[in-house]
Amino acid sequence: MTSGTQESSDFPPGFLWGAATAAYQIEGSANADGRTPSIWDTFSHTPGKTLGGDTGDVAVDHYRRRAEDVELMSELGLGAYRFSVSWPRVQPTGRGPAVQRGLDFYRSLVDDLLDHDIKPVLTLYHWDLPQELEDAGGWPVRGTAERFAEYAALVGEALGDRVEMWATLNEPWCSAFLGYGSGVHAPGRTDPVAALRAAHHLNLGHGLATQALRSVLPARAQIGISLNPAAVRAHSDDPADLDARRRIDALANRVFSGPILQGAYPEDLLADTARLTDWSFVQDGDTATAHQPLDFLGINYYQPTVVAAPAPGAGKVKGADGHGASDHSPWPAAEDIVFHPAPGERTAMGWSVDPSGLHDLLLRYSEEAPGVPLYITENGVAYDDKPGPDGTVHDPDRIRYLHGHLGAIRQAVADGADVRGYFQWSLMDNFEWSYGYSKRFGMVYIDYETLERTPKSSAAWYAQVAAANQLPPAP
Ligand code: IFM
Repeated sequence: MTSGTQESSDFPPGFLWGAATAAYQIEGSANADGRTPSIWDTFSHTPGKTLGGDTGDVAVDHYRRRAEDVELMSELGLGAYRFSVSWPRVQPTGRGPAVQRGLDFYRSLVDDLLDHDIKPVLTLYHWDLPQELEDAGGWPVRGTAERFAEYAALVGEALGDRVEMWATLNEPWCSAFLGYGSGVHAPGRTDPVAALRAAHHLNLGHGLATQALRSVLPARAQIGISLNPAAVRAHSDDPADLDARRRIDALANRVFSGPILQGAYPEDLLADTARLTDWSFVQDGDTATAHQPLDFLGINYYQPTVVAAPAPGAGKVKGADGHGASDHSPWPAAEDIVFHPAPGERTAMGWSVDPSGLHDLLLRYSEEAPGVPLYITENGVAYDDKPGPDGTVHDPDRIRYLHGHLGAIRQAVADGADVRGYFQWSLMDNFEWSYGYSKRFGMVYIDYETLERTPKSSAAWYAQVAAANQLPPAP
């Protein structure tokens, strides 16, 4: 490459190459140092809620192996690490002062990262609500949004001197609609109105927490949110299929992007759900509060969503939308919309491999959030990885998956999207929620008997891509 030119396979200069995890999925030490149960502790300990009764009690023992794991990240050449803070570790009852022992873990983690030149990227909430706050009503009630802002300020005060990049929420769609609608996630409630109320209070919580962070963080801090927008496609050009796409787009995407990016809920969403609720839980000023200036927008992407016109009994096809089987739909007032499998080969989750959805989302949010830098805060894949006879783990399918999705990002950049970084989900195999430990998303293989960590071959491939800041030829 001649100096001053940029080859088409280059990513923008300074592009951040990272990996992501979440507290409940990796930390373990569920009762250590004053931590109390979160909704995921309660849910996973409830018979029948997770595959094989798996829980995050031990997870991959990251709480005790933190230093070793940061060494590993350094060996893998990561430039950034996205982790989440466990709310019940820092504020066990969800109210009142912080527990310093809980904060000390994150102080040490961040110090270790900085010592290894790895940029810490902190998410405040990745689904582990303190159980006491759920007992007080959970996300369907306003108080939880207010408590979230208080917790944000505590973490901001403790870590604001060394963490520059902050995300309020991870995938609020899952918290609201899988947690309170279909019930396949904690707390396992199945009430469509509660799901809509939860979505609103997550939006409000994002806004209040952003304000709280701005009041305690230095001016250089970047504050954003990680959404998991659906790349929704209509099964055909039939107007009824196009209307199904509109409705699912409202419930999957615009219920969050409306208030957060535009300061209002979309009229069609309010009309579609009017038979369930009049949305009177939205108070004057709430959507303006949710509409805070964003320093970045995180996009989490796995597969596109294909929908068609309502059909009787469609909602009875459990898990057709790829979000887990339940007798209850996560789609309030849209339960009868038909979900078709997206085309393409399948992963171990049964999800389709289709990078074009990521390209589409990056261009869409470039338009909807002009001037806001985008990061892919999660993208990755589960396959049934196994060590070979020599103990190494070869995962060529993951390399192909990553190559395709990084190519889609590069294309989106060429088409004008301001994409600043990519975080692979996940650093290591971990607790995949209701699927327990059965799905392996990691760059690093975990032996769940010994908790030994073995980088998969894709990890070395990813390190080379990051070092070169360039996409190599297709594998
Ligand atoms: O493991 C999850 C993560 O916690 C949130 N985004 C999707 C991942 C894979 O399902």
